[in-house]
Order: sequence, then C-alpha cells, then structure tokens
Amino acid sequence: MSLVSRIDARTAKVSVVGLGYVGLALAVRLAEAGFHVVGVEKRRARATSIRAGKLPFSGREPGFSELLAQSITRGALTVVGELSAPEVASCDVVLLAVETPVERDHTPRYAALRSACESLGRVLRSGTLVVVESTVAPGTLDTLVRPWLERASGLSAERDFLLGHCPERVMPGKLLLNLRTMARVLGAHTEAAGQAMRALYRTVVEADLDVTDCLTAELVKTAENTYRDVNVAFANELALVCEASGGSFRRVRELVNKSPGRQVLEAGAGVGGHCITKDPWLLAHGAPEIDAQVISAARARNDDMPRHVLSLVASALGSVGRRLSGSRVAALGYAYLPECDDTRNSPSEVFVRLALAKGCEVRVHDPFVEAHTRPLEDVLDQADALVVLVAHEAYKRLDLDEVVARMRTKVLVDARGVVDRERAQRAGLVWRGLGEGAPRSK
Ligand code: SAJ
Repeated sequence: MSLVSRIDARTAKVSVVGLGYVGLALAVRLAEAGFHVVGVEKRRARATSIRAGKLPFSGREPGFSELLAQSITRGALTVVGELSAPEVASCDVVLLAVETPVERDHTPRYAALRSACESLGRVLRSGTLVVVESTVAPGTLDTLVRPWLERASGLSAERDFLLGHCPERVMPGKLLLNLRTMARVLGAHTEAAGQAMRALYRTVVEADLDVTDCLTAELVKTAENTYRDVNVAFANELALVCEASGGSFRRVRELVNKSPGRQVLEAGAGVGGHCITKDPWLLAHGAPEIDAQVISAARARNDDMPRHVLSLVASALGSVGRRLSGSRVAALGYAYLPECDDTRNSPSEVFVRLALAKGCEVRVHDPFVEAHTRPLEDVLDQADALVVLVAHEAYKRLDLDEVVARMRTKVLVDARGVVDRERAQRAGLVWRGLGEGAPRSK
C-alpha cells in the first residue's frame, strides 16, 4: 500500500518531534484526525505533563486541553523522550517542529534541528516522509537539512525518502483554530514528496494547501513575519512622530486606516515572541550579500521601544518633581502578547532591566505568568508610576480610583492604548500614552 493510501486510510504512523506550541497542536490535531501519533519531547517535565493529558503551558487555548486529554486517553498520542526510540523508527511520517532561534549576532542556531536530523537519519527508512515545520532561513532545507539526513541515513532525498518544508502557521491563543483554518505552503523536494504532504495536511487543514518548492516555502514564511515586524516598526515610528509633534497616534491611525489599502498596525512597548523577533534575521540570512537595511532598521526601531516607554515614565515623574532613581515602578504585563503566558523575548523584560539600571524599584504583575501573579494591589501599593506594557483584558478594567488611592505618586504610562486619557486624568492621574503627544499650547 502506498504512503498516500496509508495516509488516506489513517494507518500511516506519524511522529511529531518537539512538542512545543507548534508540535503539540499538530500532534493532537493529527491524533484527532485518526492517526496514531508518536510525540518526541526531550524536556522531561513537558513530556510528563503531556502524558498525563495536561497542557504544559497556560493561556487561553480554546479546546486544546480537552483534545489533548482525549488523545492520551484514547492512546492516539504517545510520548517518548528520544528520537532513537523504536516507536519513531517505525513511523511513516516524521514532522520536525524543533526550535530554530537566532544567536546574539542574528545568525541561525540550528543545533536542535541538526541533532534531530542526525538522530532521525540513523533510523530513517526508505519511503518515509520527513517534513520540517520549524522556521528556517531560505536555502536551509537544501544546503543543510537534506545533507544531514542523507549523510546520517545513507539514503537519498531524490530516490529514497521524501523531504519537505511546511512552515508552521500557528499563533498563541488560536493554536488549534489556526492550524485548521490557515492556508499552508507545502515546500516539496520532489513531486512524490508534494503528493504525500498534500495527503497528510489535508487531514488537518481545511484551507488552501499550496504546493511549491522548499526555497519558496522558506522565503514565504520568513517574509510573512518580516512583513509584520516592518509594519509594527512603522506604527511605532509614526507613534513617536505623533507624540513629538503633539498629535495623537490613535486618532491618526484611525483616519489613515480609512484610506483604501492602508492598515497601520498598533504601536506598543515593543515586539516580543519567538517568531517576529527572529524571522526577519532568518530572511536576511538567506542572502547575506544583500544589505537588508529595511529589515534591520525595523528590528532596531522595535527593540528600542521599551527604552522609549521608560523615557515617558521619566518625563511623567519629572513633571511631578520625581526622578526615576528611587521611584517605585509597577510594571503591568510580562508576557509578549495579551492573554498569553509566553514571555520569550518579551519587551517587558527589557523595560524592567532598563528601569532597574536607572535605579527604579520595579514590581511586576502578570495574571498569566506564574512568577508574576502576585495580587495587583501589592504591585500598586505606594507605587510612583504604573506602566501598562501588555494589553491583558484585566488592565482594560482597572479601577482607577483604587489605583490612585494605593499609589504614592499618581503617574500612569499607557504603552498599549488601554487606559483612556480623560478617564485617567479625571481620577487624578498624571497620564502619558505612547504616541499621544501633549497638545502644543496655541
Ligand atoms: N505587536 C505590536 N503591534 C501590532 C502587532 C504586534 O506591537 O500591531 C507586537 C506584539 O505585542 C508582540 C509581537 O509584536 O509582542 C508579536 O505579535 P504577533 O501578533 O505578531 O504575534 P506572534 O509573535 O505570535 O506572531 C504570530 C505569527 N504567526 C506565525 O508565525 C505563524 C504572525 O505571522 C501572525 O501575524 C501573528 O501570530 C498573528 O497575527 O497573530
């Protein structure tokens, strides 16, 4: 029976390597689609939590917890700690969803991907479909992944195993929904690989499946996230201009976006996460001979936003005769996204570090981040400045009268557009909003 037929019959065995946000969502969706899935997760605590049918992360993920528990109870998803486990060697499809961060010098760090490819290569059988879901720089499948697999297995991606790249398109908070409803790019090394990938992904994806070559798939994924980073950088730079000129970014954005074909994004305290912060560097890495000026300038603008927010705090405190040094700053929000527990590359981390360096006493609150779930009142008590860094729902409903009553100095800096200026000023707060300039005296 051909691989495509075994996929159609759900008798093909599938392995997902790396049970992070991407891999675990994929594993439970494949299990729900009828496959027996072998998850490979080397982090013991994470593997133990998943084997117990418990999500290894918090944050709002509708339906995920139930689906995971069902997959485990039904025995449709099992978890092993190593790629060398015999359960993996018998798989017909292996999907690699391991981390591909960048180094401090912005070059890709492929250690996890290389290790997975070389371990898999040692047990790889002819006819197996290998798909990389991790985001990689353009050219990586052909120049690194394929040689790693071929050297370790002695097999050929042309004649023996099937190789492809289907970049992940999941987003925290909408993991399962996006996996089902987002179109996917299927980069295939050969025609046969494309057919097998199409058969596999149509069992879990209800949107377009666009078969192409691996390089195009690598370019699409890194480009789509770079596009977002550059557009956020534009919003941030426009916010700085509005602020300095006495304008209102919120109002300007609202009116610009009424113009056809404009969609100015949200200015904020910076760009975090493990996708948007690194994918621009992966795209640039694909053609190092190109001086990627727009990409690097956008990264620099976004990375500078926490510093700008701190300058707003300094200015607001200064207006009431306080310096940053010795002031108590209550930082609201530590995750990189609203309603999420993921703190990777969080701008809040940078803000806190900068504030401490200026001699501030900083207390952090975040309802989703375990280390910072202390009561909000504790963070507010005797604070001099309250800074909203993440647009968590809870911060949109702050009781400003209580905030004022608890604070020592009544300063509020809103870096995410969630606390209305008038409402704050009526409550007796000195308010600064990112992008919201002080109207110039006529
Ligand atoms: N951000 C802004 N202003 C914006 C949008 C985002 O400051 O207008 C900041 C966020 O606060 C966050 C960072 O950028 O710190 C990234 O936010 P994001 O909404 O892009 O969320 P991510 O990092 O989870 O991006 C993912 C990406 N999806 C994949 O890689 C599959 C991205 O392509 C999606 O556009 C994004 O989710 C999404 O739209 O949810």
